Amino acid sequence: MISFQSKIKEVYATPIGKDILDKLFLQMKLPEKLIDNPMIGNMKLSTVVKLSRGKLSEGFLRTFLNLVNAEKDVPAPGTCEVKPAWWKEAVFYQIYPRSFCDGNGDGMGDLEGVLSKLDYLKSIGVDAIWFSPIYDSPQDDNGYDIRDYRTIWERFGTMEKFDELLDAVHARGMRLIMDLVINHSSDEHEWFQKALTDPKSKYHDYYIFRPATGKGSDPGDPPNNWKSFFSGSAWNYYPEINEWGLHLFSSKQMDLNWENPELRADVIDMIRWWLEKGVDGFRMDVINLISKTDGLPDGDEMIGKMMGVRGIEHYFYGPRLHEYLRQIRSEAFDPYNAFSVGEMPGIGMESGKLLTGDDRHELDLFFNFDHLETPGHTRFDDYVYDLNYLKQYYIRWQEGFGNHCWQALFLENHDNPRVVSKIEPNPAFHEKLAMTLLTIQLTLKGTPFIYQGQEMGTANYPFRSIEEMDDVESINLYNELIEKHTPAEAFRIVLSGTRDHARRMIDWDPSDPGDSARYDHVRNYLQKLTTARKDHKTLVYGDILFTNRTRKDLFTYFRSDANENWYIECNLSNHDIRRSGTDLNPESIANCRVLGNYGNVRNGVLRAYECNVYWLT
Ligand code: ISL
Repeated sequence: MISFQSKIKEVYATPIGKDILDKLFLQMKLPEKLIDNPMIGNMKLSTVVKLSRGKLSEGFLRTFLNLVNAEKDVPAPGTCEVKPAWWKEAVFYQIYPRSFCDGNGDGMGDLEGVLSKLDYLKSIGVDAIWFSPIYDSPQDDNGYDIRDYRTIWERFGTMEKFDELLDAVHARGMRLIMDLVINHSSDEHEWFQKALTDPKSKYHDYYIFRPATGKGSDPGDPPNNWKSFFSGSAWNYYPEINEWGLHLFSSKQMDLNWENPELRADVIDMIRWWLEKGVDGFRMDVINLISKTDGLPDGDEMIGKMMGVRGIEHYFYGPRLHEYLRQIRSEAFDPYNAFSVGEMPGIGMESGKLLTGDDRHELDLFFNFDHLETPGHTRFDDYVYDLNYLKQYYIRWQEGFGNHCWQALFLENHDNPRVVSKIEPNPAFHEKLAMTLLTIQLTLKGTPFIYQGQEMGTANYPFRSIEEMDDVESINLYNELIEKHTPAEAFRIVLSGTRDHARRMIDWDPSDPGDSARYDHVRNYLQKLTTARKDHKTLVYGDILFTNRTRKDLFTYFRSDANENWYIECNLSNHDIRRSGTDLNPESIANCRVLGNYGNVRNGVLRAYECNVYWLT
C-alpha cells in the first residue's frame, strides 16, 4: 500500500504511480532519470506536499493514492518472444467515411465511394481498413453519436451495400474493423428515449442519471463538477424527469451505465451481431472511460488543469475497467477471434501493458496520444512540433513496452490536424517529410495505422472563418473562447487544433500540378514501403536497436533477426545534417539501399527530411 509516508521511488515502482509520475515529469520537462537521484527518490510524499507550498492539495494526493492503490496487478516482464499475429503484420488504413470518397455525387463520402477505392487501397499495400462510425446517427459528432447500432446511416448507404462492401474487402484478402462507440450513445437512441419517457423502465438504468436537488423549476447545481471534453458541464438537465444525465462528450452523447449487467449484455449482443456478419474486429472509442468511480465524486482542479478536463481521474482508469474489457473479450471477441484496438486517452505505458498484454485477455492494441503534442503544448496551441520529441518518445516505448505488448503506430487520425502542417510551416518540404514519417511508421516495431490522405502528404486546410468549420468540438470551443477573447483570437486558437483539418473531403484528382505530383510521389513511396514490410518479416518482428540516441535531428536504428539486418536513417530537420563518424558510411552500403526519398544517397550528408532504408544482409 502506498501512503503519505511512502517514498517517491516506492510510488514509481507501482504501474500507475510510474505512469502518473512520468506524465508529470514530461509536462514539467524534467528528465525521468530524476527518480534515480536519492534526494528525490527517497523523498516522502508528505514532504512533497509540504514543499509544494499549497500547490499540491491533500485532495490531489488522496486521489493519486487511490488510483495507485486500486491497481493490484503488475505487468509481466516483457522479455518473452513476440507471438505472431495477422494484426501485427498488417498495415491499417483509417477511413473517415463522410470525407473519403463520394460515390453518389451528393458531395459527401459514402459506402459506394469506398467500394470504388478498394483496389486502390489494395494497391498501396493496405491490409485492413478501420471505418469510423457508419451507423445511423443524428451526426451531432459525425457519427460518434449512435442512434441505432444495427443500421447504416442512410446518407452512407444501406446494410446491403455494407454486406457487399465487406465481401469485396474480404475478396481482396483485406480485413475490415468497425468503430465501436459504447461509452455513450446518442440521446436519440431508443434506450435513451425510453429512459426519458418511462423513467421506471429498465432503460433508465442504461444511462447515468442523478436527481436534481433544486426547488421548483430550478434544478440546482449539477451532481458534480465534471466538465465535458467538448466544453461546459458534463451534465444535462431533463425537466421531464427532474434529473441530470451525464455526458462526457457533446450534450447529445449520453454516457452508458456500464455498472448495469443488462446494458452490458445488450452491448455484447450487438457486438456479436456484427461479428456474426464477418467483420474482423473493432476500434473501440474512448473505451478506457467506461467505468466511473462509485459515487461520481468531484474532480480535482489541479488534475483537471493538467489533463485538460475536470473529473478525468474518476474515469480514465476506472475501478471496473479490466473486468468489463475481459467480459467483452470472452463473451464477444474470443468466440470470433476478433481483433481489438482501444482508443485510450490518458493511459500510459504501464497501465497500457495491463490493458493490452497478450497474457491479460483484454485488448490487443491501444492508441496512446502522448506523442501528438510536445510537452507543455495542447492541440490548440499554435506552435511548431519538434520531431526530436517524437524520436525520444519512440525510443522510450519501443524499448520499454516489452514483447507481451505491441505498439499501435499512428501520427494522424480524424481528431487531429495534419501532421506535416504541425511539423513544417513550409509546404515545399511536405512531400519529403510525409515520406519520412511514413518510413518511421512502417519500420518501427508495431502496427502502422495510416489516416486517409496521409498517403498523399495532405496538409491542413486554410479555413478563413468559423462558419467554414463543422465540428462540434471546434464550435463549442469557439463559443466558449469568445467570452474572453476577440472573435479573431478565438478563431486563431480553434484553427490551430480543429479536427476539421483532417475531415476535409479528399481531393482524388487535384487540378494543381504541384499537388498532383506530391500525391503520386508519396503514394508510390508508400507502396514500396508496404511491399518491403510484407516481403521482409524482419521489419515487423525483428529486434530494434537505436543508434545516435542523443544526436539532434538524426534518427537511426537497425531492425534485425537471425536472417536479416536493416538500417534506417532519417533527417528530422529541414536542413542538411552531417552523418557522424560512427554512422554507417552510405558509400559502402549505397547498393544496399532499398528505399529513400531522394534519388541517390550523398556521402556524409543527409538533406532536408531525407530518409533511407538499407537492407544490409
Ligand atoms: O482526450 C483527448 C486527448 O487526450 C481527446 O482527443 C479524445 O481522445 C477524443 O476526444 C476522443 O475521441 C473519440 O471520441 C469522441 C469523438 O468525438 C472522437 O471523434 C473520437 O475519436 C467521442 O465519441
